Amino acid sequence: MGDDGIFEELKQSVIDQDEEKVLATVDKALAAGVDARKVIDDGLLPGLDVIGEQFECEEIFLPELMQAALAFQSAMAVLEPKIRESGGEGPKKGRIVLGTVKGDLHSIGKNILRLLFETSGYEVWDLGIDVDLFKFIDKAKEVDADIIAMSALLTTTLIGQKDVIDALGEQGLRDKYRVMVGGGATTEEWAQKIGADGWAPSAYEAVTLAARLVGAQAGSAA
Ligand code: B12
Repeated sequence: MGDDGIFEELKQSVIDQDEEKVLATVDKALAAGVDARKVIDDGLLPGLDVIGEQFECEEIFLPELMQAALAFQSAMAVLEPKIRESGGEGPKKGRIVLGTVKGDLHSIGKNILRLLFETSGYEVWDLGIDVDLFKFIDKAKEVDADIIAMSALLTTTLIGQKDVIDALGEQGLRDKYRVMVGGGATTEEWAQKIGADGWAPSAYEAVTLAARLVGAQAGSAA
């Protein structure tokens, strides 16, 4: 079977919300030598996008949405160790406090971000989902973070990113940390509007952005 066939099969297994089929197809792809990152990016995530569209058009409802997300997460449990194996150990590049903002329970994008940050040499404190603004700030102070990274998937929770930036300003800490924002509901314009230091559309680009921000941090401290 050509590569396209296996990616189509991975995508379809998520669309079918069929956990067993997702796991079996992931195994098949890995056995065929497909890179774990490509399994996620070119197979599973496109499936999740279709699920999002079907939910929006009311072709499916919350139980199906949850079922698809659970199937995706079971696949991540298999894929994550593979990706970690290929990540190198080396000197730490920076400290990142990460979380999904208050009121928002979406964790998949944030978890991919954590994985890529960690395998790219960053120390990450993952505060999880539904994170209160003061938790971001308190943890950043506690661990002397370089970067605060916030994810938001809902238009109704986006404001949580602005709240953290505003609270940092009020506490006289805005210049101490670089702030990056992202997640399905965000745009570059939004990031600029709220005064974030950076935005990225994907976890891969978030890693490049982190390197740039940590570099800038070192530059401004000099
Ligand atoms: C899976 C899912 C769920 C799952 C989440 C499970 C989990 N553990 O995460 C469940 C079933 C729980 C869920 C619930 C809900 N969901 Co939902 N969900 C989705 C879905 C299908 C996929 C989200 C996802 O994981 N995408 C894959 C990841 C990898 O993408 P990502 O998060 O955007 O992350 C990437 C980048 O954005 C970036 N990134 C992410 N974070 C960050 C952070 C930084 C700093 C940076 C730089 C980059 C970055 O890197 C990631 C990897 O490349 C989306 C549709 C979609 N296509 O997005 C709807 C969607 C987000 N959900 C939606 C809705 C409405 C809901 C509910 C309100 C439904 C309801 N009626 O209850 C609830 C809200 C619950 C809550 N309070 O949070 C809407 C949101 C509409 C809106 N604009 O506000 C969407 C868009 C569906 C739709 N089209 O209508 N959902």
